[in-house]
Amino acid sequence: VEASIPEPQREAWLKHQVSAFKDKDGFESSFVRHIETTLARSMFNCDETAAYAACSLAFRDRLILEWNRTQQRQTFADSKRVYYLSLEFLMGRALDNAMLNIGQKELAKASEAGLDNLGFRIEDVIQQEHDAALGNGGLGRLAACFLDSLASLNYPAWGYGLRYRYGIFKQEIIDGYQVEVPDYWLDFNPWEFPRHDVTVDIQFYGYVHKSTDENGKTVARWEGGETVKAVAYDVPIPGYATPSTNNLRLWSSKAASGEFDFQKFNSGDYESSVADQQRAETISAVLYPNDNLERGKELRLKQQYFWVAASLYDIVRRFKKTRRAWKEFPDQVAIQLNDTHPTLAIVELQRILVDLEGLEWDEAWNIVTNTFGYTNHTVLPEALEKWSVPLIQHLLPRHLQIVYDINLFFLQSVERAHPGDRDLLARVSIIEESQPKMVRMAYLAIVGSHKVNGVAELHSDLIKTTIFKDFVTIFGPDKFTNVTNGITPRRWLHQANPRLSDLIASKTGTHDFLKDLTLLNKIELSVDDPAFRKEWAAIKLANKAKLAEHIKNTTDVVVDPSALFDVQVKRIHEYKRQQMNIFGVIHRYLRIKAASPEERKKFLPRVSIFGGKAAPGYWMAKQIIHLINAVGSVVNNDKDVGNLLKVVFLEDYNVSKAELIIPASDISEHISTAGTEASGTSNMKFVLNGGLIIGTCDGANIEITREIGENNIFLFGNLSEEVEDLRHGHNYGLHTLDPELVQVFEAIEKGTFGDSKDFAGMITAVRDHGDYYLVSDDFHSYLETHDVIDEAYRNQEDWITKCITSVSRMGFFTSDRCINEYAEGIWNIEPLPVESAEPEKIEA
Ligand code: CJB
Repeated sequence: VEASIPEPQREAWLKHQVSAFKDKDGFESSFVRHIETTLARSMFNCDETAAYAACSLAFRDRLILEWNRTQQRQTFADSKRVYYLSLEFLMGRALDNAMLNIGQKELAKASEAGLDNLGFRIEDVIQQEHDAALGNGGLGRLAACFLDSLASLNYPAWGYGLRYRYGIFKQEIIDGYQVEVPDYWLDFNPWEFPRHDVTVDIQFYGYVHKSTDENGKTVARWEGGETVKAVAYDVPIPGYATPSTNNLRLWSSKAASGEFDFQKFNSGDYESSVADQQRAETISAVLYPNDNLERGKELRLKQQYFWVAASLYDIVRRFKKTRRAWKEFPDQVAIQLNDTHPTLAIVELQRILVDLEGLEWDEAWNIVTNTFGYTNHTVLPEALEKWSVPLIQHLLPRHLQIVYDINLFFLQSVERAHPGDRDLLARVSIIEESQPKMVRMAYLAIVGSHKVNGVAELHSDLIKTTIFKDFVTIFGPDKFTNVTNGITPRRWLHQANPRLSDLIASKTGTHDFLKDLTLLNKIELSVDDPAFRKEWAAIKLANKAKLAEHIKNTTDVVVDPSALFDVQVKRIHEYKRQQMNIFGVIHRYLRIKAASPEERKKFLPRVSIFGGKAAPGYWMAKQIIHLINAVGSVVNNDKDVGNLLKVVFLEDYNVSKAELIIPASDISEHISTAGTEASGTSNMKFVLNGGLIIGTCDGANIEITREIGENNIFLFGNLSEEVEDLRHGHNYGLHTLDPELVQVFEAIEKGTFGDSKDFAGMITAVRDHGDYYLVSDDFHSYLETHDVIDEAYRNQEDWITKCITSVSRMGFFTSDRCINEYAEGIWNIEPLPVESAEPEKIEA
């Protein structure tokens, strides 16, 4: 409050109110001003990078004005906010999205005006931006889509995350192998605002001092140890067609003592003072590159506590300014835990309330459990977080005591409700009695939250009947709920596929479907309109040609845009079964080779496109990448094959590449072993862009089928109910390998694709080690379904009908629908619209 300008001086301020550019002339003027002042360049020294920078700064000015208004409005209204805590935000590029959401892209791109008039093509300028890649895959991208929807729907919401200096590594393919290169993305980032005045001191290590206060109550104090400073960086998140601009606050770590320790410096120990500085900065230095895998590293736990403690301090500070009673905290604050990574927030809030604010345990716990919601994203055992008790004891001694107390009170309540059931107590204990003892983070998250949700119907059912079954018995079924994932149509339709978006708008009358995706259903009426169908097909072909160009430029492989493009792009993981895909490709290759020249004419030309990163330590995943590349180099150069089959692996799959690849797909692969892919979200993106999918009955594939109709999707394979029995059978030697898969293995082992030793692990996993992911069990059905796809694709008229019909029925999968479900069912928050500073704004 002291920082605000006194009444008499405000008039001068109001006279100089800053406003953003309003027309083409204003945009050009802002652009040139940024080139010449902010960037210290000129018309004689302005390349595309500078043009990107100036264009971004011009749009950023607008954004930040809206951001200020939104934040003022939210503070003034004092209504409930939601805080989305996620270790990953896979944002991708910001400029194009900002132009579209603000609704002023037209100003920048109009011919003879804007960038064009200044000598640049908007497409090239957009390409200059480095992706913000602070995430691994689906979980991080979901967080980014949610931020877009929260702002677009005017919900008062903040994201909290870490400002990694290095995002997910850049992938290079060298001689067919993945090589990881650091992703230093912060050289020039106009989309963040450092807040050097917003800092929090975060404590680690030390000990707990217990004493008795004047009322005889025991008080615990966490003392000693070391301190690291968290510095806030704010990223404005624009809503679509609304001035609401929310905040993503990312924390960066710094040594608490400032530049370096002067004590040490003056005593001649310069090196170690700099080393302390570097050690502190290490906390937010790098994103852990694992997807669906936890490795229990101390630095990762440090990251988690650092981020959680800084965020909670910030949230609590904001709440305390309202001078409300503590019991009102859950009426003002909802915190969503994106997976178990932020689970320590539960313990930290309890510590703040009990140790620092002096609340009674039960009162505090009531506030805590009413504040948090927990989203589970996986049932894979290797991905469920557990932290060793000695590690937590060392790093966060007071938190470990609180975890033990939470567990004690929880187990006492279980014992009261289920007397004498010792097995149940052991099963649900937050502490696993192993050597060393482990804290089961998912259990802690369930016990400390009022709602737990899965991310697709099947997944939400599975968590209730398998990994969290006992907790349904204890808390009742209502604590568990489903919110099927979604995607933002702004980025994944309008931005990635502008021509398709405009074609749809020509039939629905407006671009309103970008705000209410169910309006897509109107295009079903045009499914027989010849002009519409023709343009539809032309757009797909143009998108494929653009991808073919990229393939040529990056891999030297020439592909025919009229071939069927078969795409699998996602993290490389055994459960996602890229190995099954490449085995299928090999099988097709063998069939082509065995065919006579006459028979060969009957094959439908195909391009198999792969992309995705393997965790650097995931040996099998890297072997899969190597096999794909090895198959590509043989097949693509085989004269017998020609255009009938091409195999490409696209390097460094990321959000901006996804925007290029997804609109160019005919068929995409979502072929996880049933019951393993919690939801999947790229399946939704592909269908929304007029591609069909082949998939197992897993995750959101099931709901996509329900929405678009089973004639419009190619399902195959065993069901999740069958998986357990099949695995059981394998372990008892009842496993006879699929004969077509045997042929594939023989070809690999003969050295068809180079030294077979390089691929032995992938074969033994299936043949000798129990085929955990059921590749052999599903292989025949997979091949058969691909033959069905070939036939379906030959009938282009039917194919286009399927595509149009599917798109028209995809309304359910907008992340706007998810966010409304979370808001109503979990967070209990309402939208808070902001009036625009610029009422005359233009729609995209
Ligand atoms: N997911 O991306 C990750 N990383 C994990 O560690 C665990 C799960 C994915 O989350 C997505 C968003 O909910 C899901 O669509 C996807 O199935 C799941 O694997």
